[in-house]
Formats: sequence, structure tokens, C-alpha cells
Amino acid sequence: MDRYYITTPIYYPNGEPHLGHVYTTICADAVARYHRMAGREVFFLTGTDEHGVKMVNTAKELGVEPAELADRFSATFREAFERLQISNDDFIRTVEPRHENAVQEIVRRMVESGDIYKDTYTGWYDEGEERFVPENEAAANDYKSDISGKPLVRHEEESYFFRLTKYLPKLVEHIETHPNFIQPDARRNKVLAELKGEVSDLSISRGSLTWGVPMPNDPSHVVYVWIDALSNYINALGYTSEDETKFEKFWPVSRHLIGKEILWFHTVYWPAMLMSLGLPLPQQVFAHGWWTADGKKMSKSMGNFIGLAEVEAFAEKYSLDAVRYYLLWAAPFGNDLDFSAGELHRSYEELQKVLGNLVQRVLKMVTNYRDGVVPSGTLEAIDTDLLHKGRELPVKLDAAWCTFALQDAATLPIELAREVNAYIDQTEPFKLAKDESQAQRLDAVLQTAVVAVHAVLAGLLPVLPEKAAAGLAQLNADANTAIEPGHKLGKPEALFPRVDPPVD
Ligand code: ME8
Repeated sequence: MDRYYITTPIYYPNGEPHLGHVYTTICADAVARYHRMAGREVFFLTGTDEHGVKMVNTAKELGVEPAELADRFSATFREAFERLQISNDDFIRTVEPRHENAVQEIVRRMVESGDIYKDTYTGWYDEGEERFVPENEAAANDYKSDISGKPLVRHEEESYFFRLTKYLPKLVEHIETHPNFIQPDARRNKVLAELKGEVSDLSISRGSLTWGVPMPNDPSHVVYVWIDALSNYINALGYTSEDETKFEKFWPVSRHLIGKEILWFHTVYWPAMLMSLGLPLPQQVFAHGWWTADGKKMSKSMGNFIGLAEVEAFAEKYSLDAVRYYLLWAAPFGNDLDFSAGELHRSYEELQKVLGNLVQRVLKMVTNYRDGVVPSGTLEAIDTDLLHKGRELPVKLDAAWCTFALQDAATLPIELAREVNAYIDQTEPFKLAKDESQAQRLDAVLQTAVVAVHAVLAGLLPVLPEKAAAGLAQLNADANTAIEPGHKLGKPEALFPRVDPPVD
């Protein structure tokens, strides 16, 4: 069986999740649901990244220990994802022994291959983003963070380094010969251009920190964020543990879905680390865009985000499925997006008017004219055309899901629903029903419409798991049912009740 491994970033549990975290997780969830439905063996991983300065600083501000902060908000993320019906197969926390042991073993192996050495590091440091900023970039940004605008801090300390530069030629070659490795294309080109500039070895430890995984060769240092965080993707599969079955199954058939701000780490540090371990590289890293507010990235450090409570209030008002639809619908996947309650409402109305009404309309006609039983008629060109489009939908959807064209994946079935509505307007079954001599024609139209509606609903299942399943239940069917003449339909019920527009 085909295997498919998809991951989200592991999130910092230094506060509640916000729209950005929910976005990546819901997108990954939809992809995971699609591939499961397509019969693939899927492993979907998310989790929390609990070590590092960011956690220590927030803990200090709140007057708690980092471990307490991590426990509290990691649970908040996990519970939020449960309420949002995320179908992850695992949730990894970087404070778990399974992760910490693996990080130590990974560093041990890197030390053994001669890829780790001790030196002094001096440089500009962005505390919000937890990274050293190269001199030229720091100068270009007036020694301020390009994300938060806060001043960069001068750092000098003893540190262990990873020989990143040793792997750069091999990495550039890999990126150039595997065009799908980094997507979208524009982002790949940016990484390649930066790789051709100045890149230095990577500082991977801190002596000044105690909140982290101790370096196995020198416990006075802790492993610094990126080796700790990135290795979660293989540690969750049991890499270096006694049971590597999952690792053998799901590595490297992996796709990392991330926000664009962490693309460099995922496409430069992570592959180099894997090369040092002698492991194959993941199949793809896909970087999506940012939800912005007034043109700035929504983030915890900026405090300008739509929080979990707001997301859940929208789900309460419109249904969770409608929020999922909006997130995928709002922009081509990969682009930045701007949250708007008015646009969310507009996308809901699309579901209501195009999809909800269609399902009602077709079910009611079959109930009223044919006692709810799917008839059989002689098909004309207009019917077979529509049926052909219904059969093409899964092919188009597979291409969309496999290339992370998630906006298309959400809207292609709705486009078909629009065509079914147009087909009904054109064939006018309500008029045919009034003319006994048109009974056979009516049979063909109703039969065609039901089959097409079934295709629409089946195609929407990964995006609207509840609503599409409810629609299918009204058809007395599931995604795999072949709608044959004689099939008895269920009762029509409104899928998308009327909701008041937002007041501005
Ligand atoms: O970076 N728009 O964690 P994090 C879209 N722990 N997506 C957004 C977003 C926004 N405005 N804000 C956040 C970390 N995200 C590290 C990752 S991975 C080995 C370690 C999403 O809590 C997006 O997926 O800051 C982004 O990459 C992630 O949350 C960052 O979450």
C-alpha cells in the first residue's frame, strides 16, 4: 500500500494556539484525510516544541517554571486540536523521553561522524525568532528583527557547532535535481539564491541554558533549538529506539508542511543533519503563506492574532467545517492571507447557496416525483457530459491534493456543484414533472443529478468531514457507494442553516 507521512511544525507552547497554528494543522488534516480516503497508509504528526529561550522568557514573565508552562500550553494545543477534530495519529512533545533520548543519540552519532566541534560564536541574535542573523542581513534591517522590529541582541559564547558547510554542495545539488523538494517554486529559488551567498556552520548548543536536552558529550551545554526541534519528525517514528518499524515504514515518504518563516531551517539545516546521519531526505517541504493583520504577520510576539477563542466562536456560529472551508478557500495555497469575518461569511454563503441548496433541491425532487427512489432513463448528451465531469472530479482532486493546491482541492467540488445547478436550470425537471409524456426524460435528469451530487459530496469529505458525510447520509450512501437505479434516498435536511452576516 502507498504510504504517506505528513507533519506540521511542532509549535511553541508559550501561549494558546492562534489562527496561524490552527491553519497549518487544519490544512495538514485535510491532506491526511484525503490520502486516507484514497486508500493510502497515512501517518499524520503534530506536536509541541518545548525547549529554548522563548519558553524560558515567557515562563519568567508569568512567574512559572518552563516545565509548568510547557505542560500547561502543550495540553491546551492538544485539547484544542481534539475539539477542532484534527485527525493526527500522534502528538509529540519534545520533553518526552522518547524524544530526548533520540536527540542525544542523534548528537552522539553526529559527534562520531566528526561533524560537531567546539568554537566561540559572536553575532547578532533575534530573540523572538531564536536565530543568529548574518551581519549583512542585520545591517540591512538596521539591527532590528525583520519580524518583530525589536532590536537585535549581541551574543558571544562558547558553543558546539555542526559542520553545515560540509554538506552545502550536496544539498544544492539535491535541490537543483529535485524540483519538488522545496515548494512553491518561488520559495525554492529564494533558498537556492541564499545558499549561494554566505552560509556558516551552525551553532547547536548553549552553555548558558539549562532548559533543554543535555549535550551527550558535554552535559554543561544543552542542545540548541533546531536539532532538538527538527529531529522530532524522525523521533516520533521511533528513530534510534528499540522499535524502528514506523520509521522504516514512513521515512522518507514525508511531507513537511510549514509556514514560510521556517523554510530555511527545514530546507538547509534539516537536510544537512539527515545527510550527516546518513539518512534520506524528506520528499517535500511545502511552505505556506502568512495570515496577516495590517500587512504584518499575525504572531504571538506581535500580539495581533486571531486567537483560539475567536476561531472557536466562528466555528460555533458557522460550523467547524465552514471554518475549514474558509481557510482553504481564502487564497491559493502558498500565498499570504488576510482574515476577514465578511469573507468568511461570503464563503459560507457559497456553501449554503451552491452546495446546500443543490442537495436539498435534488433530494426533494426525487422524493416528490419518484418516491425517493433513483430512476433510470435514457441519457442524452447533456446528461453524459455532466456524468463525465463527475467522473473527472476525483482525477482532478488527486492532482490538487498531491501538489498541495489546497484552494483547488476545496473549490473544485463546489465548481461541479455550480455546474449541476446550471444543469438543473437548463433541463428544468420541475417542468418535465408536469408533463406525463416527459416522464422518461425526467428519469434521466434525476438519475444524472443524483449521481453528480454524490460525486460533489464525496469530493468534499476531506474538507467538510461532517457536512459532506451528512449530505451523503441523506443520499443513503457513503463515498464509495455506486448510485444505481433503484437506490432509495434518505430525507432532505438543511446542511447550512441561515446565519446572520457580521456587523461591522
Ligand atoms: O516556529 N500565518 O513554532 P511556532 C500562517 N517551534 N501560519 C502561521 C502564522 C501566521 N500568521 N503564525 C504561525 C515554531 N503559523 C517552531 C517550529 S518545527 C521543527 C519548529 C504557523 O509556534 C506556521 O505553520 O512559532 C508556522 O510555521 C508555525 O505556526 C510556527 O509556530
